Amino acid sequence: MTMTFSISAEDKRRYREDGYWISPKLLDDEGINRLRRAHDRIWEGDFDGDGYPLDNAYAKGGDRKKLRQFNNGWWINDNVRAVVTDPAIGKLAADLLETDEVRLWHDQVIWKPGTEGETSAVGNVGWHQDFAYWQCLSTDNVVTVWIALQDTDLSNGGMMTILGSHKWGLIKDSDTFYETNMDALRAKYESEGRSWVEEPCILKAGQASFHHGLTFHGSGPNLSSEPRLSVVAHLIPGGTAYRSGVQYHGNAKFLGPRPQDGQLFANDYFPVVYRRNREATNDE
Ligand SMILES: O=C(O)CCC(=O)C(=O)O
Repeated sequence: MTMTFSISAEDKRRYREDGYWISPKLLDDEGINRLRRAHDRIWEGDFDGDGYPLDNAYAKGGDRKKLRQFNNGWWINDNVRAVVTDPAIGKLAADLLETDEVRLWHDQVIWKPGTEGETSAVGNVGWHQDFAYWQCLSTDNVVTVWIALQDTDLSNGGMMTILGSHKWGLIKDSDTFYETNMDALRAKYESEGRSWVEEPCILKAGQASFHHGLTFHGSGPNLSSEPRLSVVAHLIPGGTAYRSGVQYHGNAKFLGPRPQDGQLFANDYFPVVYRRNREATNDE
């Protein structure tokens, strides 16, 4: 079950200033366990529904020593679907984005191996900006919700954000999720007088971090003996449209075979997660 909370003016201010916000615990223990079981089932190739994963990059079982990541778990697992389309989470995002509607752009299911104390870069997620992958969107006012399925800090490879880095704008070639040399990436992005302040996202199981699409983030090794599990929802405001001619993204094909510049990402592939009912409530 997802617990409901509201965003305060101070939360909004922090998100605007820092480029990220840490939520209270959104999932109860039963909800966390459901998603942990969902991970097990997904990696065993046990899917809900009659379909297939988004792409074949998903490998059944996977390598237990490497980062496992794939997009659109909601297509093949009901519990992932429930959480990444949860209106309570959507409302928090809508408030942070200052919009009346939020849709799912895509999700991620991420499993980071534990190295049992060995310092190894295999599970690292390189410093990057999410929007560097999403330049076909008409706005960078987008948010990523990273939901922890265990207590998470730097000892088990928790995420870090770079304070205020969303104010730098889009930095060239910052689509570096899969690069594992954190120091080399830092050297690349820190230049030109940008102040590089690493903020660990310390989360209890069931808490989430919400980061802006331009906020630099990444994560280091999981030194524990247990894998680090998370489910991630990438959310966009209603009215987000296709911006052609800038960058390829696989989601453009879900607009049809001949997508048009300005066409809205507003069909079943991009479900509404939250829509504000302005008449029924004094919701703001
Ligand atoms: O799981 C991580 O460490 C990073 C995930 C990420 O880059 C994201 O959620 O946008």
